[in-house]
Amino acid sequence: MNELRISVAVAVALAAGRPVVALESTLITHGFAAPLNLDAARRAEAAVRAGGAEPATVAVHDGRLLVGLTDPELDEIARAQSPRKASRATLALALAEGGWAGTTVSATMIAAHLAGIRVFATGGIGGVHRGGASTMDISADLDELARTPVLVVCAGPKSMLDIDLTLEYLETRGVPVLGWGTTSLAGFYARSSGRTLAGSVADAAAAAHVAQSHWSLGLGSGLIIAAPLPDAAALPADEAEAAIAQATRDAADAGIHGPATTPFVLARVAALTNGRSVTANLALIENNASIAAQIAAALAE
Ligand code: PSU
Ligand code: MN
Repeated sequence: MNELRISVAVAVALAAGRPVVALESTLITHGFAAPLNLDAARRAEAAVRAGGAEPATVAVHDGRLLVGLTDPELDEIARAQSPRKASRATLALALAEGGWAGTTVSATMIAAHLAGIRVFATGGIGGVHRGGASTMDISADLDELARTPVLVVCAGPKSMLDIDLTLEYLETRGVPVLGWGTTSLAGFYARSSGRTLAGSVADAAAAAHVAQSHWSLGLGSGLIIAAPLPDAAALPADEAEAAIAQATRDAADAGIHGPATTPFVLARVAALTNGRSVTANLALIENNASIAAQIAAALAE
């Protein structure tokens, strides 16, 4: 792919067979408001490094698909005015248009796979939105997980989604969803969503083993490792749920739909919880990045 630009640090790590973890950038461009977005990006990178792996934040800039950003580039994307949000459907458009674009989970998985990176950490994946059975608002992240062999560490589907429909969809499309140290599915802002998963992995070695086995079957799909957020960062389930329900109604009232939905709801939930959802989100991204680094290291052995 002509437009692919792997940073020197990431290229050196990959060539040496050292562990590398991909990180997305939609959370920088659309997930957090400045200046917290830069803090989130740096904390994710620092957590990957602390776990002994090289971070590869993915983004689009002026016609190039960047895998690995320098710190000045992180600063630049964090300040970018009206950056695009690039998913599988809009990645080529974002490359053609110039400027900065944040890559969603789907676009980041595509870039990671092109670069030869097998592990990716994010906060929450997209999924089937509430009301999705009639609106058909189903994130491209789910189909990407079904077709691209990258392991994604996340905190379970974002709580603004229909969690049961999201799990059904992932099962239909053959994507393993494994809990990190628990078969209870993480609830994004809460430690548990109340749903039980088919299985779990006890540690990084176990996660690497299942991933190798999944990929050696030639199934071609990704896997999800769902990690509960740290105890201290969790929000009371009823408070989180009330804020999400309100934010979802507000989005409908404001006529928000399509790719604008997720950023709108995240911002409303942040306001309604006096920023506590943002604190939780930062903590879980850091936690996921740290787990992903351990899994990447186990895969590199
Ligand atoms: N979850 C968050 N913050 C985010 C996202 C998810 O807590 O910023 C982003 C991810 O990049 C994910 C995208 O891939 O939202 C999904 O968007 P959509 O629902 O439009 O597919
Ligand atoms: Mn959508």
